[in-house]
Amino acid sequence: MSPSGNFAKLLDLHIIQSKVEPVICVEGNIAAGKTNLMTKLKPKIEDLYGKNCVNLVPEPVKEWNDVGGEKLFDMMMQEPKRWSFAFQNYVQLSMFNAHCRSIATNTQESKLHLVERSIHSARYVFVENHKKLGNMQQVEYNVLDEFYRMITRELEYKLSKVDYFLFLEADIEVCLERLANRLRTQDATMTQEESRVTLDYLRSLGELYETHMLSREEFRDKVIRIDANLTTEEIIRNLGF
Ligand code: TTP
Repeated sequence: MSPSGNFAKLLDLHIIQSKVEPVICVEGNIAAGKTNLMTKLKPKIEDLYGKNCVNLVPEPVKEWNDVGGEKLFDMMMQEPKRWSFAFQNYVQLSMFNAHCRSIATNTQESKLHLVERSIHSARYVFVENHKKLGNMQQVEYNVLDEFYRMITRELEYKLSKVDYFLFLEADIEVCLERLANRLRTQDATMTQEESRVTLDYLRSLGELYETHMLSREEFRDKVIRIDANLTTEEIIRNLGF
C-alpha cells in the first residue's frame, strides 16, 4: 500500500520511465466522490503528459437501468432477494463489455487508463454483500464467481489488470450526506432508488472493501488510500498534482 503523496511520482515512473500504459481504478463507497475526482484529475494529468493522454472509463451505470427496456437497477433496489443475481450478472457483463469497447475504440494516444471502479470490486464488494445479506443463494453466488474467474483469469482483458487502486475513504455519514444532496439537486447519476441506501448498507460495503480489496494479496499492494472527506481539490493536491 502506497501513501497518496507518491501517486504523481509513481505515474511519472510508469509513464516516463517504463513506457507502459498503467490502469488506474478509482474505488470507494457509494457517493465517495469517484466521478468528481476522475473528471478533475484527467486535465491535471494531461497538463503534464499531453492532451488526450488519459482514457477515461466511466462505470456503465446507465445501462443498468435499460436492460431491454427494463429498469434492472431499480428492480434490484426494490426487491434485492429477487433481482440481485440478475443485476450483478449484468454488472459484470456490462463492465466487461464497456472495458473491452473502450480499449477497442480508443484511437487516441492514451498513456494511461482511468477507470471508475473495477470488475474486482463488483465481485468482492457488491456480490459478497448480497451474499452476506442473504439476498443471494449459494448456487447464484457460485455462478457469479465462476463468471468472474473466467473473465479475469482466462480472458484476462487489459482493464482487469490493474496497476493502482485509488481508494477514496470517506466516512459513511459523509457519503450519505453527499448522496442526499445529489438526490435533492436532481444531480443523480442513478435514480431516486438510491434514496434506499442506508448507513448500514454503506457500513457493510465499507467493511467488505477492508476485508477484500485492502487485504487480499492480489490487490493490497496496489492500493493507494485517500482521505475522501476532503474536497476533490484537496485530494488532487495530496496526490502530488
Ligand atoms: P457508484 O459507483 O457508487 O456511483 P456513485 O455515482 O454513487 O459514486 P461517486 O459519487 O463516488 O462518483 O455506483 C452507482 C450505484 O450502483 C450505487 O448505488 C452502487 C450500485 N452498484 C451495485 O449495486 N453493484 C455493483 O456491483 C456496482 C459496481 C454498483
